Amino acid sequence: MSVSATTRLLGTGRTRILDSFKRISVNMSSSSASCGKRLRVLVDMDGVLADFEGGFLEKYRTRYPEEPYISMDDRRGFWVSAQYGKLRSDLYEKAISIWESKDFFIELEPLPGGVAAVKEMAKMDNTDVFICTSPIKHYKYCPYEKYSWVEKHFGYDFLEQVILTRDKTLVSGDLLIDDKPDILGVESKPDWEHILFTACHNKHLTLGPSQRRLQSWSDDWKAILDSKRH
Ligand code: DGP
Ligand code: MG
Repeated sequence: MSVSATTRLLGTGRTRILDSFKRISVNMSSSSASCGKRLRVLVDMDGVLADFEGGFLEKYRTRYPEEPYISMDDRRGFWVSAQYGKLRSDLYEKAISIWESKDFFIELEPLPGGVAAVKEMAKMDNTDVFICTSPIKHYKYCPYEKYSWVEKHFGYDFLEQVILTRDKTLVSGDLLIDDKPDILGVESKPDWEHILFTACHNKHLTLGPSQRRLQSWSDDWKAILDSKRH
């Protein structure tokens, strides 16, 4: 066999060995996840890490000082615009105009203890943490500013942990900590257990017997994680 033919053959072999190695690595990582050793926690952003409701109210009152508003105490229901629309129909659009504006998402204040808790969680043994957040459909600023917010509060490397999706039922995990009471999507039986993070709009809701809440980041989030470890 000629030298060049041997080199070609070795080249092909090398590629095959590398491919097999990659396949083995992928299989190893997926099998270690499926045998339940690592805990995967999905943490929502708006209303859990970032103060969407506080940021909204402040900017709404600044932009529309003459208009009626809904205090945090009186907030009911997840959709802010729906409640404003019930107050007066034209307030529906005015509410939406606030979070569709430039700098709305990047300027949201962190909710107390959230950033520190997620950083601590991310350092725990056998624990993977992802920020799982639904961008609004008016995409001009929101997705960019969500990434920017994570970089600002968690650092550049944490961008690796960001999942932007309009359908959280498609994402697999053990836990989803989220302030939205009903998290629906194409998957009728998501993998995760939904832990309802208490927010002004959901604090009056009575949960079913199997549902759990996290009242705030001062609440015992470590116990909730431990309850899911095998
Ligand atoms: P998440 O926290 O990932 O469930 O994201 C929900 C997003 O929806 C968040 O950016 C807040 C936003 N939101 C709250 N109220 C309304 C509303 O009435 N209309 C729309 N379009 N978005 C809203
Ligand atoms: Mg939320």
